[in-house]
Amino acid sequence: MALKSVLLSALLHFSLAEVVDYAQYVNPLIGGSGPFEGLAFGGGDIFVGGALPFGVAKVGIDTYEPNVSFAGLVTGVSMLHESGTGGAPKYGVVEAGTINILDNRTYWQQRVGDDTARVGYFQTRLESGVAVELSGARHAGIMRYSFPTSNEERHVLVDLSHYLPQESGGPSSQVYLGGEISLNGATYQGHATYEGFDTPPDEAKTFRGRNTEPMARHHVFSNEPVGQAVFGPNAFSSNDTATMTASSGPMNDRVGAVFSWKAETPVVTSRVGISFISASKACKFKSEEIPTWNLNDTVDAAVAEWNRDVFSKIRVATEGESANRTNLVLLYSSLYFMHLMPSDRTGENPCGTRASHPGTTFTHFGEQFIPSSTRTVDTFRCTVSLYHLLQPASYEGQIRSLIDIWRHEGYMPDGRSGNFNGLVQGGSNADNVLADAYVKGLRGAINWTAGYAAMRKNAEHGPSASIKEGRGALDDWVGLGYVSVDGNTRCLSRTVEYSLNDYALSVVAAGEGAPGDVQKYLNRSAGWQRTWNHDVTSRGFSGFLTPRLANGSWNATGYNPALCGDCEWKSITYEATPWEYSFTVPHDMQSLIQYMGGETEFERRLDYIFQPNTSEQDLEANGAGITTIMNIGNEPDFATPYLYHYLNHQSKSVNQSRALANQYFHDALYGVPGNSDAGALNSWLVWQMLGLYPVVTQPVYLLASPWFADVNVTVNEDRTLRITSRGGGGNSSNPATALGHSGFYVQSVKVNGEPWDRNWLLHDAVMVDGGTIEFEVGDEPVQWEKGDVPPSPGHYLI
Ligand SMILES: *[C@@H]1O[C@H](CO)[C@@H](O)[C@H](O)[C@H]1NC(C)=O
Ligand SMILES: *[C@@H]1O[C@H](CO)[C@@H](O)[C@H](O)[C@H]1NC(C)=O
Ligand SMILES: *[C@@H]1O[C@H](CO)[C@@H](O)[C@H](O)[C@H]1NC(C)=O
Ligand SMILES: *[C@@H]1O[C@H](CO)[C@@H](O)[C@H](O)[C@H]1NC(C)=O
Ligand SMILES: *[C@@H]1O[C@H](CO)[C@@H](O)[C@H](O)[C@H]1NC(C)=O
Ligand SMILES: *[C@@H]1O[C@H](CO)[C@@H](O)[C@H](O)[C@H]1NC(C)=O
Ligand SMILES: *[C@@H]1O[C@H](CO)[C@@H](O)[C@H](O)[C@H]1NC(C)=O
Ligand SMILES: *[C@@H]1O[C@H](CO)[C@@H](O)[C@H](O)[C@H]1NC(C)=O
Ligand SMILES: *[C@@H]1O[C@H](CO)[C@@H](O)[C@H](O)[C@H]1NC(C)=O
Ligand SMILES: *[C@@H]1O[C@H](CO)[C@@H](O)[C@H](O)[C@H]1NC(C)=O
Ligand SMILES: *[C@@H]1O[C@H](CO)[C@@H](O)[C@H](O)[C@H]1NC(C)=O
Ligand SMILES: CC(=O)N[C@H]1CO[C@H](CO)[C@@H](O)[C@@H]1O
Repeated sequence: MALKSVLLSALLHFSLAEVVDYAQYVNPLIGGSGPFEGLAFGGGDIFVGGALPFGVAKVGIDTYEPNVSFAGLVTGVSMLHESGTGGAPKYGVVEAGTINILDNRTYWQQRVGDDTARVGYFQTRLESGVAVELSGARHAGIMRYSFPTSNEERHVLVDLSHYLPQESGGPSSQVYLGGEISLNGATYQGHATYEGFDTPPDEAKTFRGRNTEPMARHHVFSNEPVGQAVFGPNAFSSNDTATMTASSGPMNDRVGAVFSWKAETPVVTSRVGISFISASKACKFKSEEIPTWNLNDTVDAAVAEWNRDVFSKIRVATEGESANRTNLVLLYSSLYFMHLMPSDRTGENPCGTRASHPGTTFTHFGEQFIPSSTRTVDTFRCTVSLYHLLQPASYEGQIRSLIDIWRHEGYMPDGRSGNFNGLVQGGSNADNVLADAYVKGLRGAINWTAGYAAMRKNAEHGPSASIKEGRGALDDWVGLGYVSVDGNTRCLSRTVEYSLNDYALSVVAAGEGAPGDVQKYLNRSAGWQRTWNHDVTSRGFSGFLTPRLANGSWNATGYNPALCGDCEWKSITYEATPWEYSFTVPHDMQSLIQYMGGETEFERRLDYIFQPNTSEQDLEANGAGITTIMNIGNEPDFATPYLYHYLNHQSKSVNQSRALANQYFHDALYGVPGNSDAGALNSWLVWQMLGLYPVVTQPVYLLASPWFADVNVTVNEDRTLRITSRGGGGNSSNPATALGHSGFYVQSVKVNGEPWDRNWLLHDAVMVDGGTIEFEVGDEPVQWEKGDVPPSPGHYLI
């Protein structure tokens, strides 16, 4: 009897937890705009549209920004997008509008009125009067076009040659390389796209025409003015199926189709499947994933999946005195954004058809898992560690995919997009991801022998000067133990990142039967010390990462650690100043504190980096309004506000990190202080709200102060970590006050019911079998922690 009732209440509890619709708190537009009104640049660059967690299809509108900065004209609806990466646009397949098809811009449309966005749903209205609604499934999308009654004719243009042009051109911009489309009444199929309409059109024609470009940049094969497209016969009045196909041919002609309806058809709904393998697979996805023509069904299915697989993994009270709607929106929206990427393309891997590995199928997360294509080292710092807790099965697949890519293509990716590795900004940070998973015990079906071999490839066999994959400055790194300023670009940021990468190798080597490598890579992980100059001063502080020549001499001529010039590929540091990078040695904080002159000096320097009006580097739109040297919109700085932990001054970490969250994260269009970077920025906020922060490549979490009185987190598939926060003193029944109030300073902590005297804990304590962390909080900062400071497991002094 007893057992039965326990089971029953467990079931009851589980189903109760499941029915909460957390999706209602998601604002998919957070990060949709930059710091200046109407300016997208410098904002989250997030994807807005219909998508599932880690889904392949991200169905949304494409826009063209006339001067890169401003929310632009709608150029179409397409199926594949990335989220938050900045940089050049990618993809764009299916499109709707009205004609001259080849004179690229004639059908581009201004949006009018406010867009509506919810989980699984997006709606916008075009100046032509057409309303577009859309939703997405895993490999398919559904779009509903409502035409104004005044229109005599309604057209939908399907343009296989549509893609997203980049104004400035450059190596990462897209080029259309041809395609083929064939019609069969109300359905059509193109290369890897498949669509059908609910109402058969009155007319359906293919078109073909010269390869014109939206940007008039290249691929213009003659100087003639843009001609007209040549149309095929109407698929409804011709029986000649051979002419229902248009294909690009050797000149990469543009191809597509135009579908037309008479005035009696005010609403046209279309379903599209996509596959990287075959049109028949795309068709199957379309029929299985979107079985009905009712767009709401797809929306409802998306909402259910997001609630089940993502939002219900972190449960907080949505009603009652402690519930704060703003905080609910910030929490669930952040979870949403960090699950838009990577795309799980398992079974959809066209690389299997490449000559290098014909016929192979492998686990494949297609897009951008580790650092995104445009920001330094994004997701390795604190995003993947949340996947580890919340999505262990998927995360195991992501790790296997990294290793599979090494096996089949030679290197693990640092950034990956369009099924290709690319754009390494600093280190080979897949090493950090693997080490982080390894030290926390992730095993499953991961072949760690292969994993370590993939890491060793990065550490020992770099393609010289490459930014595609691996480490591009191994010549210096292996030979000198640092990256020299005369030998390679980005010498300082690469040196600190390679240091952590090699620490990552040392921890995996320790468990994977390579004991000889442990000491070797530990030694290499201290490389940052070789490029640390104790005599360089800035703002009254001594000792900074400093450019060093290959012959061992320093070159501090004109060197200012608070500046990084363009902070780009050719600079001494990538997208953060040496001041900021000088704090990024998580594996050996003990040596770093010593290098900075001891605890008092280290604390003074930390205090300084948060002072307003100290930044010298012009951050432009990518950090507008940020006047501190520390920039929370930038990944290298993510851990910096928590470094007071290493002085047992946890209260200062809590105060600084909260102040940053409070100042820069909002339920607003400009709601994140920079590109979301595939969810990296959003995951930083999730950790902040949980009152924890992970130390990358270590099984260690720093204890901060949660924003909610009671949080249940599902970890390790089906275990529960419960985090509570209670006001201290005589007020102990009150829940902790929310952000903005003063009562967030930790007074004491219990872990699994036992008093806790350290400001950190190990993964095994609460993340494997679940457990409890109880915070007691109050108005006054106190030094409650008396135990050891967080570890420096890579401690090694040269
Ligand atoms: C971009 O457009 C905005 C708004 O029309 C304008 O203020 C700005 O000067 C333009 N920038 C360039 C580089 O043309
Ligand atoms: C197409 O074929 C059908 C059935 O064979 C026939 O009824 C129709 O007249 C044909 N249409 C044309 C345009 O040839
Ligand atoms: C779809 O859902 C919306 C919002 O819940 C509702 O207004 C509309 O009537 C629904 N449409 C259909 C066809 O069910
Ligand atoms: C967390 O779980 C505990 C134990 O099942 C339950 O009593 C509590 O109400 C839950 N809190 C929330 C916010 O779900
Ligand atoms: C809810 O939290 C926000 C900050 O996230 C704060 O500004 C606001 O005052 C809180 N609201 C209430 C009613 O406590
Ligand atoms: C694991 O990977 C290694 C290295 O590629 C390989 O030799 C070994 O056969 C793999 N083990 C399994 C079980 O697949
Ligand atoms: C550490 O690395 C340096 C530079 O590569 C090398 O000279 C030294 O011998 C190494 N020491 C150990 C103990 O491996
Ligand atoms: C290294 O090269 C620089 C520039 O050529 C020179 O000034 C310096 O003396 C050299 N240092 C050593 C140790 O040879
Ligand atoms: C030292 O740095 C300055 C400033 O970047 C540069 O002009 C100079 O050529 C460098 N000297 C050497 C020896 O590389
Ligand atoms: C920072 O500079 C701005 C503009 O000069 C000034 O208004 C503000 O008071 C300064 N803040 C601090 C803390 O010095
Ligand atoms: C808390 O942080 C704010 C913002 O950085 C700072 O102004 C304040 O002095 C800090 N308070 C304490 C007690 O550290
Ligand atoms: C390549 C091409 O035809 N580009 C055209 C796109 O549209 C603009 C504006 O109509 C034209 O100026 C370009 O020539």
